Amino acid sequence: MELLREISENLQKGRAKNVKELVQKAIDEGIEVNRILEEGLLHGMSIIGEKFKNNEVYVPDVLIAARAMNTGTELLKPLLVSSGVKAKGKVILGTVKGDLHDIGKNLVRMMMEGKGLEVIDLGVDVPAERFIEAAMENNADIIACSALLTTTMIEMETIVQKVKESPLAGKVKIMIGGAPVTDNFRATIGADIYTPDAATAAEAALKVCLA
Ligand code: B1M
Repeated sequence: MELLREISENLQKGRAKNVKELVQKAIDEGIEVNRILEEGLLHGMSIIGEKFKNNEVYVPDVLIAARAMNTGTELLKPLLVSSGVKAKGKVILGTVKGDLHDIGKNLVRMMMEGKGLEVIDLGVDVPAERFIEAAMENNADIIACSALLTTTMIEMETIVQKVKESPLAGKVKIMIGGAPVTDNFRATIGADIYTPDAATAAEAALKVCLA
């Protein structure tokens, strides 16, 4: 669809103002929120990701595109998040230590909130101890960790180990995700749940909380 293609192209060029206007237009035209996200914003971001890998664009270009992406997702947030509903469970969410990528994590938060879960977002570069402290303080059901780098995903193993050694052992489920993470990796480190994207992460989290 033309409008979604325009969103993707403007995102790739980092034109945050245009992205905001076009996303608003798509909402006003009644285009399904998931399509605006997937075929507009995420489509543009995946092209930037490919170009970044091939050295066709550089960190500043990616940052500008990421800012445009955030402008768009902020507009979609109220449509993804239901309000006034009693939380069905509590999730501690963060990007692991050493890792500053937060776009996927923020989507996970929005989707989980959209399912009526309370999400305590610890941000990026979160050490294992902080996940555990927050889970204990808030009596959380789930610790959800995101990692985008092969060099930081190993931090998830530390989190699993430290949870096992803590009073949370057996009480909290550990969910992991992010581009380099796989279900094989989950099994290797002994985490409870892996999901490939934000929507399935929210579904899996809700299932845990309702169990
Ligand atoms: Co970074 N970066 N980056 N980067 N960056 C990647 C990840 C990379 C794959 C690019 C590439 O080379 N092709 C590469 C990693 C290579 C590797 O480890 N194998 C890379 C690199 C190398 C780096 C730096 C080291 C670059 C440098 O400085 N030389 C550096 C590291 C900084 C650090 O973290 N310490 C760096 C920096 C950056 C920016 C700051 C410029 C920026 C981040 C901005 C921000 O997040 N605020 C950035 C970006 C934007 C990317 C790419 C282009 C896009 C990532 C993204 O936001 N995708 C990325 C290339 C790519 O992925 N194609 C890349 C969109 C987002 C919606 O997807 O986060 O995967 P994603 O989330 C998905 C799923 O993974 C899943 O749900 C989402 C979809 O629904 N998901 C979960 C995520 N978390 C989940 C948790 C769950 C479940 C599902 O449960 C808990």
